Parts: sequence; structure tokens; C-alpha cells
Amino acid sequence: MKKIGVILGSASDLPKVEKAFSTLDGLGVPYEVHIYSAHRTPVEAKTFAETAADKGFGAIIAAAGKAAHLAGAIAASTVLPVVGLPVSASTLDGIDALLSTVQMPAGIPVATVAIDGAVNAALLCAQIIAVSDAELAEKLRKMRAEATENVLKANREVEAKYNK
Ligand code: RP5
Repeated sequence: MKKIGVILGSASDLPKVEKAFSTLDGLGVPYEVHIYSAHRTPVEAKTFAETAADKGFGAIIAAAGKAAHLAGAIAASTVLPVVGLPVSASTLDGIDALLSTVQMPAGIPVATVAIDGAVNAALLCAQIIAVSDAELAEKLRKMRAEATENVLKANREVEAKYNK
């Protein structure tokens, strides 16, 4: 199975990204985590992106806060799908990172998820891999069915309690 690369702009982003790891673990999707900053270690970030396809990665999550140019910088050096994860790391509560990540000019796409949307970043990468992995696609369908059942169960409990 292809791996997911999870690139963080800083170690300080870790707490906001950890749910991506548990989500990928739950699906049995392999991943690697690296800290490569677009502005502090631009050479390492570019080298990772340039070599990622040959190293067996199928999609990349790029998580960064503030003036978050990491996802765009990674996407510039690979044609692998890049999912931008804007991190709330500033007095602007992540709006800065959201706009920096989502507003890519035409030509270099970044699929941006919600501020601190680590779970969806992981799920989207898993869905990308699942296009050519039927077993993983089935796991994703099962996960959604469980989520549906959880909501229906909560609904039954609320209805029983309040609808006299
Ligand atoms: C961004 O700046 C990082 O992704 C992080 O969200 C933010 C702050 O980084 P530190 O100063 O905590 O390393 O590059």
C-alpha cells in the first residue's frame, strides 16, 4: 500500500495533527511524519517533495500555522496530491493559515481541509489511496456505517428521553 507523508511546519503543530495519526492507524494506512519548515528548512522540504513519489508515498498532508506556505511549497515540487491542513497557531486562530493554504494560484493545487481538520486530512488521503485499493475502500465504507449507527443511536436515546 502507498504511504502517507505527514509534514509539519514545526514541532509545535504536533498536538493539532495527532488525530491524523490515530485515524490512519485505525485504517491500517502506513505513514511517515517529518518536520520540514518551508521557511526554516526549505531545502529539506523541497527534497522530501521531489523524492516522495519514488519513495512510495501516495499523498501528502502538509500542516502549518500562521503564514502557512508549507502545503503550497510541497505541492510545487511534486505531482502527488497534497492536502493542506491549516493549524490554529496564532492570535488569528488559524484564519491566517486557512487563507494562506487554501488560496493557491492556478497551476499548483492544494486540497485544503478545515482549520485543525486533522481527521479529514487523514480520511481524504486514505480515500485517495483507496481509489486503487478495494480493501481500504471497504474499511472507509465500514467506518462511515459505524458513524451513521452512532448518530442513529444518539437520536433514539434523545427521542426516548425528551419526546413524551
Ligand atoms: C509555522 O509557524 C508552523 O507550522 C507553526 O504552526 C507556526 C509556529 O511555529 P513555531 O514558532 O512554534 O516553531 O511555520
